[in-house]
Amino acid sequence: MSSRNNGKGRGLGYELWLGRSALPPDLGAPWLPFLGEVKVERGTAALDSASAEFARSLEGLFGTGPEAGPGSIIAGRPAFVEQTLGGKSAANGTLTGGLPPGDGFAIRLAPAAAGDKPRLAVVSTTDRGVLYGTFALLRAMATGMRPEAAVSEETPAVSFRMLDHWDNLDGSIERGYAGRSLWKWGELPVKVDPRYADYARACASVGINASCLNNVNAACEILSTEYLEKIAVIAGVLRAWGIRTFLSVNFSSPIKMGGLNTADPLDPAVIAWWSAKARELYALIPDFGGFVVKADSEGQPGPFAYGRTHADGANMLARALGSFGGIVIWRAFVYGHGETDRAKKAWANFMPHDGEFEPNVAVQVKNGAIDFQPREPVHPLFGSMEKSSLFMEFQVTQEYLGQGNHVVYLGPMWKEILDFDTHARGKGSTVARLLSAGGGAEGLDRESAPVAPLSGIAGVSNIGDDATWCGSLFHPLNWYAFGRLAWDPSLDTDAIAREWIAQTWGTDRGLIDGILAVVSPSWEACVDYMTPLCLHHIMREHHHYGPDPAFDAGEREDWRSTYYHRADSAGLGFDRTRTGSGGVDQYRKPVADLFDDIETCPEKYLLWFHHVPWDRVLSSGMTLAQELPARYARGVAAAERMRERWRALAPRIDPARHAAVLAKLDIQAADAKEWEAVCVPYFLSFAKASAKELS
Ligand code: GCW
Repeated sequence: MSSRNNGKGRGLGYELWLGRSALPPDLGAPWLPFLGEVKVERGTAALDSASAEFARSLEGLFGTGPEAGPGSIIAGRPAFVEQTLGGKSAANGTLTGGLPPGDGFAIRLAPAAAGDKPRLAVVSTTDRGVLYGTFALLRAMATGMRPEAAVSEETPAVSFRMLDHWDNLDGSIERGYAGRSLWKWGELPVKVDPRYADYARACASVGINASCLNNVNAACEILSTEYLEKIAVIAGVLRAWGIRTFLSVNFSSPIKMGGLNTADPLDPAVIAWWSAKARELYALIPDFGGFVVKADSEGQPGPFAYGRTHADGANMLARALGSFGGIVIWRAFVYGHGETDRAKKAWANFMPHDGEFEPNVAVQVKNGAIDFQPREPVHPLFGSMEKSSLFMEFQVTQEYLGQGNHVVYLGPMWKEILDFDTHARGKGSTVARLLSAGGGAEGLDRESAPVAPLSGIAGVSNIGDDATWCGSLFHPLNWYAFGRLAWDPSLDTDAIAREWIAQTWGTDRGLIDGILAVVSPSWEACVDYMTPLCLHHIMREHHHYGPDPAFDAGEREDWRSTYYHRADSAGLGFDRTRTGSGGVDQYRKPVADLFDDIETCPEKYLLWFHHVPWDRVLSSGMTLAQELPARYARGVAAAERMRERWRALAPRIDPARHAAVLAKLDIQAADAKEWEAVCVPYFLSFAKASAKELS
């Protein structure tokens, strides 16, 4: 029976995927020859963390089991590795030569020569790289790989791999479903919750290197000296794990905190206020990452009030931070009243300013043009903006996907977006390639620039202070997968899930296959039982949990379900074709043509781009009126199958953890049924009206 992650007194699930309980002897044996001595470079905070991580994890994985062999593991930067091996001999050179750039690392085996002791080296030119290599090696052990298979060279795909916390200063979390905020502002800076380090360690284990601590709907007080002193303490803890701290800031801070009568980005007093704030910040936190800004979006203040543009606003802040090495992450999540098509708004707002942003500004764009729906086609700004750095914003917290209750593995959803070919520079211009090249399409013209200086992928965190960290024992899978994909978007999502399962639940093959069969189909299941064929935003108002396709009131037209699905007797779906809103033309050709033509539009995006007649025959041979209920039924069946599969795993999983997950899967199956029960009759009433009109 799986005994990993039993909480060790901190509550079920607290250890996340880092429980590191004893490996079964057959999986541990191939590593023993290397465990005679473990030599890890020390002297920087990140190196000390790597060293501590080896000690802690090796003890967990191998305990006081059979005796270790004569060989060694060496981890450090090249000079340390060479020195430890006694000079740069030919053999040693193969361990330290030709290393990946930056925070990349290599895991290498010394060539076996007669009489040599086996040696494994983790080498990087940076201390953070050594830390990432350490985690990669320990992951290889913990997932039951053999040493030869752990040999690798890795370079992160983007420079900023970031979690955005939507945590408010009162401890609540916007769209958080896992308890209260991690950050205990009332206790800081005096009391330092050990959770901060545990959080940072988990982030570092999957390569996350940036964390924005507070909600993008930002309170001005975050920049008060009182708070900055608290933040400096958190930043110190995160730094030891290679993580830079960011803050969300309120554009009106100079008024609300500084007592000025304007926040106009071109006003000298405003510029001076932000510059002074930056100086204060960097005196306290020398490696401070920068600001995340939500401006002129959903009521947040911004440059528009002063007749200025997004570029004016972002650039003013960027200049304040630039000399200290900070960056500005300016969000593109904007829309407004009286829109004919909300999905077109961000593109319309930002495209005119392409090329106007300072080099230390990144425009952060959500994966889709509406808002973190169960499925959306990629945001049209990816591939369209040429001269600006673009960061991706994913949502790890499941605002629209069953929140803390539904088991939905988001890896496949992110992968669909990362693999999408924008054709910005011809075939093969995938979103993942764009992001690595700095986001703007011009980056693709540069010869092999693997990691542009300003390249990033952010995820809105699903982390809170509950025992499991994320609301259930399964929700941490999305934190894990987010980090792994941000590091390497080419990873296979089932392989990522397998890693997580092996480290969280146990290395037994049958167990891994069994749990994979629960999580692997979960996203498509969710799409089917909530928003099949790319229906979108038909959730209940404001809290976004559960179905409400009939919602047709409320203060904003673009918060109404009927605005999005457009059901009528003629058909279903939002017409974004050239004869509709024209949204398709925000994509490049041939993507725009592909989406525009109902014959070639991928069915998975059908109702996003087309108002489809009820009697149109789809690829299944069924009409839309038949297909829609079939999809809902398929989603319900899939949710029920997930639960059955989990039930069948009972003999292999400890009762407490099994029951905790089963309780979530019960809710999910019941919710799936509710979606079907509400949506099918609602939509079919329009199809019936259409049939009546025809007869
Ligand atoms: O997803 C929506 C949420 C808001 C959120 C906003 C945003 C932080 O419903 O809660 O606000 O998007 O991304 O700014």
